[in-house]
Amino acid sequence: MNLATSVLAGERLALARLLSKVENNTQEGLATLNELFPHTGRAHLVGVTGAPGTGKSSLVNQLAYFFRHPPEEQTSRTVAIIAVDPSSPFTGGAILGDRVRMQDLAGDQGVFIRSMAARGSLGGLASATASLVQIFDAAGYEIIFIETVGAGQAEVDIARLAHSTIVVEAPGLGDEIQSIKAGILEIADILVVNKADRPGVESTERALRNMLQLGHPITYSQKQSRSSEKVDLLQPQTGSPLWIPPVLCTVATQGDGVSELVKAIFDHRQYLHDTGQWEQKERNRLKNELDNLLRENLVARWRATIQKSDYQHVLDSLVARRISPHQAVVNLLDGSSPGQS
Ligand SMILES: Nc1nc2c(ncn2[C@@H]2O[C@H](COP(=O)(O)OP(=O)(O)OP(=O)(O)O)[C@@H](O)[C@H]2O)c(=O)[nH]1
Ligand SMILES: [Mg+2]
Repeated sequence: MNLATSVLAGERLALARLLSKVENNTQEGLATLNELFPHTGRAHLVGVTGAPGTGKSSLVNQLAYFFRHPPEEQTSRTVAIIAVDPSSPFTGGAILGDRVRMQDLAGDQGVFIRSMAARGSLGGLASATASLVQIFDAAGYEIIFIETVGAGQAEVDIARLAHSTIVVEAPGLGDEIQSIKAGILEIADILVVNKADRPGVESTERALRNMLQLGHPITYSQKQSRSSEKVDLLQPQTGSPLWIPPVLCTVATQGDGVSELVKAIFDHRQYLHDTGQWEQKERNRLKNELDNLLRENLVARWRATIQKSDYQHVLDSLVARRISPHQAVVNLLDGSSPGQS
């Protein structure tokens, strides 16, 4: 049996082998990815992001446990977890902490956990993550969590991979909510105030709701004034119902609020399907990946064609301010020497 067939058959050892091959950019890994791609597109991708130490891993662990052991009327689902660069310099020792908590899930064949180092892979972190997602998707994992730390561009790019994005806050991170400033609100489908057992939950919750209200001023006041009725708020542009990110409180260490969070995840998926946004997201996601890879490959291909010394020469001219950055690009792409353009 070849590697792709074994992965499709759900063999965990084959899956682990493939993950390493792909992370190391091997030819076999790439070829297997190509073979698996037609089998992808079924999983629900859930991004979990937020400042260091807010409890993302603890929460994902609880969510995974819930999906594996749901209340009787629900079916259990298989779960893959990708932790992108989990060893945050701020909290340190996070991997060990994660491992300890992950014991709840150890030995469960329906769960696969993978940490991903941020080391340079072709196409950058987002495209490396996309490859891992494809493997889990093809292998039949129904829910794939992607945990990222912080709210930088890399996290936003990775969040774009997900169908549903959960942003995790915790009380006491300062009066200002850090991640909001970085525009994280735009990517949040569900907001969570974790560590709700700590003081300051209400003010964090209130701050988040206020931020949301700024983002959706009209829709929010409508919703609040008619809170007893079920109102369908419509998007001005498309006329389809609007999704207003719920703000939920959890205590990840105890599992409090996890069933509500699961419900919000399912609701969001239903919303995406009902409004046709699932297909739209799939298209955007693949367009993003295509464009990323195209950019990387074009640059790599071009770099292979030019002399290092020519590049240095242009850079020197740029630093000496004989040419502008735009002129430098023209020089490099056209192969003319500095000063000619
Ligand atoms: N009191 C309290 N502590 C919590 C809660 N959730 C997580 N913690 C603790 O907070 C610490 C950080 O939790 P993690 O789950 O590792 O947080 P994280 O966001 O994944 O951390 P990084 O990946 O390093 O950014 C751990 O010591 C947890 O036990 C909670 O709801 N209440
Ligand atoms: Mg973590």
